Amino acid sequence: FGSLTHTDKAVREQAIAHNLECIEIGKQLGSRALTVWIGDGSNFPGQLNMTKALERYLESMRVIVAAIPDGWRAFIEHKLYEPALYSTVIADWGTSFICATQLGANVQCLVDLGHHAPTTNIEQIVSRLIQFQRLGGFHFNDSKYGDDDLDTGSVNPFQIFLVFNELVDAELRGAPGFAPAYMLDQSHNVTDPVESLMESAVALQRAYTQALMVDRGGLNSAQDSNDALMANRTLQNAVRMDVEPAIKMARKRNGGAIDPVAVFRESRYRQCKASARPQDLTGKSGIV
Ligand SMILES: [Mn+2]
Repeated sequence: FGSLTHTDKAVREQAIAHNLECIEIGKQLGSRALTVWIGDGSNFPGQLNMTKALERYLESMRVIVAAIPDGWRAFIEHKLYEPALYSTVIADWGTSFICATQLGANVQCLVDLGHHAPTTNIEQIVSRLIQFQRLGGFHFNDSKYGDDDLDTGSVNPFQIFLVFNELVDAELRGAPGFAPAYMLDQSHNVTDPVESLMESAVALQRAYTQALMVDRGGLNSAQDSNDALMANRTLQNAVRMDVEPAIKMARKRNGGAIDPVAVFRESRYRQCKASARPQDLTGKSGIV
């Protein structure tokens, strides 16, 4: 029945203590941010007083934010549903944005690509958050239906490009306070997680490079003259460009692999580690 918003103060205090412990671990690891996602909410209409639940959230978060070290940021991660199936306390970017503004200048919104309703215009949310200096960062992944946590760019690479198109636009215009944190939040159960992470990192490099290829001047004049076709064609031209050779050469120049997965497989890293680290049969999986 919840964590930071639980009706029982003792449970809320336990959840707060957990976050404070995370901050202490983060200090030892050299972290610069704390991301807070809660699954709190309700499964049935009437189960939860939605106003009181958000009041309890803000009360709990004030304690956590007060413990955030100087130079750190706190990220609020919203999610539409699951595990709560009727209402989630921090369900959308609106609630996340409101809470961030209530909690302080060092509190920002985190965008997980799988946490929105289908058909939501995620790149527009990114644009809004940048404009009002509340974009904390991303949990990149991909999805077909919901919070599927599939590899970044595996289902809808154009979505990733459109997000990076906003990021490059913000960078080039020198948007104030623009410093997003980039993270991958994926769940791999039919692939080698290390290989999936490599493919996802490459997908992000590709989307970023394609966004850099956008003819910004041409896009601006097409937008200003309401030439919808030419504006869209400017973006389409960028995604149709073959940026693979440039990305591969850039990786090679920086001492990386042209084909990371091929090199990883060739190295037999997984087989070596599997023998050095035997399977833990007591391991459990939960919500990831
Ligand atoms: Mn996430």
